[in-house]
Amino acid sequence: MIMNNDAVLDEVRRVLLENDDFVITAHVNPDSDAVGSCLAMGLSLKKLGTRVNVVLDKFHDKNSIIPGQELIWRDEAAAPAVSVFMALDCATPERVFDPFGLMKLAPVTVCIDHHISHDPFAGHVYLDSCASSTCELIYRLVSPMIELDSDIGSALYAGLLTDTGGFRHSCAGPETMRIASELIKLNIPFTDIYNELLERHSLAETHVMRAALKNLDLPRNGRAAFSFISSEEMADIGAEATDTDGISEYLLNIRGVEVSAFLYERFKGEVKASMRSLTANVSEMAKAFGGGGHKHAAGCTIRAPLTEAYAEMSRAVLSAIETA
Ligand SMILES: [Mn+2]
Repeated sequence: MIMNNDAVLDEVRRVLLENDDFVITAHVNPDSDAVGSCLAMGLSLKKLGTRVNVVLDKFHDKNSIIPGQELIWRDEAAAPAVSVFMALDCATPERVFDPFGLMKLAPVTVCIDHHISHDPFAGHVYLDSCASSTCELIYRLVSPMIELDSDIGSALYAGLLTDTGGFRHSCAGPETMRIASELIKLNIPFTDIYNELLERHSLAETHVMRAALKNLDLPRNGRAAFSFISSEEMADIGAEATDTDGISEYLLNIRGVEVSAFLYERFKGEVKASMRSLTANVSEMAKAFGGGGHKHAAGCTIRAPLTEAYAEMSRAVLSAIETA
């Protein structure tokens, strides 16, 4: 059953109350909404007296500010027990981080997501593509069930804050602000969370940015911004995938730019592309390359040499500008 109505919420609440041994996960390369929603969900289930483990792919260090990290499963050799498998913030089954293959084993599967490109794959699906973040949906789900505390509040705030770009994007409506206000009442360290998740950057990130700006191209009189970083440049800097976060946003913020794309070569023949736009639908663009995301923020993986991937991506972006 796929809906974003109260009946589905109640159905998922029953799953939370009637089961034990939950495994919660999110998409590969999890962002702060993914980490925040998993840990908030985990901490909420703990409050309900349930056994719960959170299985997460490697994430950016900054997310260590999000409470509930003790729930993260650290054993890479053995899988946790599972009765309910929850995939949060995942648009497709391919995006689910599931190193132990638990989604197939679990008697009950639940998916909670807000991606417009969502392709339903779980037994219980709560989907609202109008919601700011998966954390907003977790708030809707658990706030009538348990007494929220500052740890759960901080974890939820992390997703609300980052998926809205610091409460700027159009997905941050009055309801998002109301929830943020409720969370702030829990005495969460909102200044620290903002600084750590949105402002602070590492030295490696700074070097990656320098390389990205060196490779910057601004075609169509600066209406588009493209850049890339090669695997050699990444290795020289000693940077990791997560150090490239935020570059496509930075490029979109150049005055006059309507669409940006940043490509980084993970290894020879595989390029990760991240697109941002003011108006054009980059989710459609990403889908054409087998990826997905949101209307104004999307990504995909292109299996091609960097120069070829760059040419294909810039062609797609420029034609989107033409038709916008
Ligand atoms: Mn999200």
